[in-house]
Amino acid sequence: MEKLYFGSATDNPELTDAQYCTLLSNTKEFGQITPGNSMKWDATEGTRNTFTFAKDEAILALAERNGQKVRGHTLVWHSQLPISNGGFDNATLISIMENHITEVVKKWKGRILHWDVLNEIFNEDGTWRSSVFYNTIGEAFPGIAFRAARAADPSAKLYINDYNIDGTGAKSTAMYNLVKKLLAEGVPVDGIGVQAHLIVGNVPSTMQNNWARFASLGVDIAITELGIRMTFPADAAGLSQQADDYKNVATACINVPRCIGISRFHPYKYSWIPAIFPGQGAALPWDEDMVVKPAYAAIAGALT
Ligand code: 9MR
Repeated sequence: MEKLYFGSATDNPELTDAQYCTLLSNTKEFGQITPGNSMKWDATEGTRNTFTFAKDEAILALAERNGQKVRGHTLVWHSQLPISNGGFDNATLISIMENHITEVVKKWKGRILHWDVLNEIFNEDGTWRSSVFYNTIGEAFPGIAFRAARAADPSAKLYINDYNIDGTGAKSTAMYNLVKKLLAEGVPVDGIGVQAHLIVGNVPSTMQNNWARFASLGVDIAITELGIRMTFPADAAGLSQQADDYKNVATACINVPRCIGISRFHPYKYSWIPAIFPGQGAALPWDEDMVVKPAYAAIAGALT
């Protein structure tokens, strides 16, 4: 199957940085953009049933001007969620969730390649993550969410996205089993998003097999938030290992026909990593001055 893009996330505050925008807009580097925050619930429906779309419009406009595809991220997530405290009965929360999905997806109908309908719904051991959606609606919430998204934009491919489902393991198996069950019920799931927040020297050797296992369900695979972080300072050995690691990720995607594209997350200068994992970062093929690192040639070599 054809590969559709190598892409990047971005966020509105970064768009004032001209040097960065030039790189982001270079379609020889990036064929796709993911808004890192501006399509999330807190950005689009900060107050119940009041929708704001200016930030996402700015990113969509940039991508469309450049001729880049857009992944919509994300509709139903436990985080950045103003209604996370709950207090709703089942029917009320279903209608809040359906209304959110319908309004946001309808707004950008025809302009979004993929939607991450669900994000991060599993614990590491493969059990359901506690969230207002699971705790109130139970195991029915994924099917309801996918059906609402399909109805709002039949042309967008619909994804379930998570981290630590890169290689095999309990969480990957939970993803496999849920998607299998949803498909058997006729729920419109088109793809599994593998975030791929990886660590230098610790990239799972089972990635390719795991993605092939997902693909055997009849869905696409997208690598959605790729970064391979290391402990600062980034030394020559780390950079060389990182190049090998990136090559392995790109090769695994090439070798799995239904792996349709790779997106990386924000560049180091704007990365979320040092805030969450102090002392770590340097996760991308460009350094903070946007100079290519050894990983860049390794990825290019694997993809061509
Ligand atoms: O990149 C996003 C960062 O700017 C936000 O502060 C953070 C807050 O939750 O979310 C980041 O993106 C996350 C993504 O939406 C889902 N996967 C994990 C990413 C890193 O936390």
